[in-house]
Amino acid sequence: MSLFLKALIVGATLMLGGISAQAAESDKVVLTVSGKVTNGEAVDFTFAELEALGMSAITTSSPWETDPVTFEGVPIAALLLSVGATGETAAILALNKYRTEVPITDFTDHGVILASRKNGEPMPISDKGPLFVVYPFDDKPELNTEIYHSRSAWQVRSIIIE
Ligand SMILES: Nc1nc2c(c(=O)[nH]1)N[C@H]1C(S)=C(S)[C@@H](COP(=O)(O)O)O[C@H]1N2
Ligand SMILES: [Mo]
Repeated sequence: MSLFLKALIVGATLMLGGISAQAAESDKVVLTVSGKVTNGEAVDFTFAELEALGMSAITTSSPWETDPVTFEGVPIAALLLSVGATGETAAILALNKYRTEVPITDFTDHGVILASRKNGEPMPISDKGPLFVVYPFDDKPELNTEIYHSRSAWQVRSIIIE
């Protein structure tokens, strides 16, 4: 085989590897919502599917960001509507096994979002991504308490409606 042909094959292989790595990334399930949802069937979302539900923005400071930043994500109330959630409580589980229970009324009362972007960019796991429960702390200073801080789960992976 000529050196040129070998180089061509190596090049094509690397390119295909790159493409399938990209496909794997976009096919990846980032969120599962289960429990009391339509027909009791768990619903998986890729990053793109989640964002396609429609994004809202919250600009706020927080215990984790001294200067205000803009978070964007799906309002959790809209997310729960899309899966036909009917329960009282959302158990939110994070990649690091953190678990918190949030009354579903919080989502409609306070416009809480499941942030997937910070200042326009997706958030890496090392910066509380890919999904972060964000309350509007600056707009509603009464939320600045330990109870709402504890409901602000980051690295969210799944939500169980109970
Ligand atoms: N994924 C994840 N989210 C989390 C936590 C956690 O350990 N893991 N701790 C929660 C609690 S109990 C509080 S009070 C705040 C604490 O944030 P801090 O540890 O940065 O003070 O984040 C909340 N969100
Ligand atoms: Mo806490």
